[in-house]
Amino acid sequence: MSDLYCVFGNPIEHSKSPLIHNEFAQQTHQALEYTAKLAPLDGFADAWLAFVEKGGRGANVTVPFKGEAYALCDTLSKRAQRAKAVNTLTVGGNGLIYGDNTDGVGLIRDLKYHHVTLAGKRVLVVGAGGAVQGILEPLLAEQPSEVMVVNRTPEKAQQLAEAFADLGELHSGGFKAAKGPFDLVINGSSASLNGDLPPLPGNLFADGAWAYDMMYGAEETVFLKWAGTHGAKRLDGLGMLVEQAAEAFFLWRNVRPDTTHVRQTLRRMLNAG
Ligand code: SKM
Repeated sequence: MSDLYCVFGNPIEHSKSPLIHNEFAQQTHQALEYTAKLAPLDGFADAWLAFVEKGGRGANVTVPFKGEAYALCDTLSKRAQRAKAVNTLTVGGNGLIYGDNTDGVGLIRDLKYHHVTLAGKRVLVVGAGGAVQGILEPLLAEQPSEVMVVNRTPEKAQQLAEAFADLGELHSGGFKAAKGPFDLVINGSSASLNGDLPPLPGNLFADGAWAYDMMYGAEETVFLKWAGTHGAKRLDGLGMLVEQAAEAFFLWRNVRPDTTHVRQTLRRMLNAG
C-alpha cells in the first residue's frame, strides 16, 4: 500500500502540490499518494487528526493554517520555531508530530537556481505577514549586507526586525522608508493577490537588480510588471513552490528529487492557462 500525504488549505483547489509531489514520487520510485484536502476554516486540527488516523504520514499546510499547524506540533525544527509557522508536518515513528518550515529554503534554492547571489547584497523585503516570517532566517543566513523589511503597518515590520535582529543587519519601516538602491526586492505582501501594488518609491533598484514576487500566476504579477518598468530582472514564486516541496519530500522520504523537470511542466501548464 502507498504511504499517504496531502496538503491542507482553504481554499485548496488551486494547489499545485499534488502534481509536484506525485511527479517527485514517480521520478524517485517512491510508493506514495499525495492529495489536496480542503479543511474547514474552524476545523484544521480535526482534519489533520482524521488524516493521521487513516494512516497519513505527513502533510503540507498552506494558507490560512500554518500558525495552527505550528501550535499542534510536539517537536519543531529551529527554522519553524523562528518562523512560528509550519508548512510541513511529519508523523514520527513514535507517533509524535514534527513540524518544519521549508518555505525559506525553497526561496533560497530558487534564487540559487537562477544564480542570484545574496552575500554582501542589499535586500528589501516588502510585507511582514506569515509569508515573510518564514523567509527571514534563511535569507539572513546567506549574509546579505543588509535586509530591510517594509510594511503598510511599520510596527509589524519592526516586530519582525526585532525578532530576527540577532541573525544579521536588519532594518524596518513603512513603505516610504525604503531607500534604494537594493540588489534584490522581494514582494511577500498579499497585495498582489488583489492586483494591488504596494506604494513603493520608484528608485529602489540597483543596476542589474532582481525583483522576486513570492506569488505566481498565468500573468505576470502587478509587482513584477512595475519592477520591469524600472529595469529590474524578474522572478515569480513558482520555483520557490517547487523547491519548498522538494525539501518537504526530502524530510519525508530521505530522497532529494530533481526539480528541473517539474519546474518546466508547471511553467508550461501556467502559460497554457
Ligand atoms: O508552503 C507551501 C505549502 O507547502 C504548499 C502550497 C500549495 O500547495 O499551494 C503553498 C505554500 O504555502
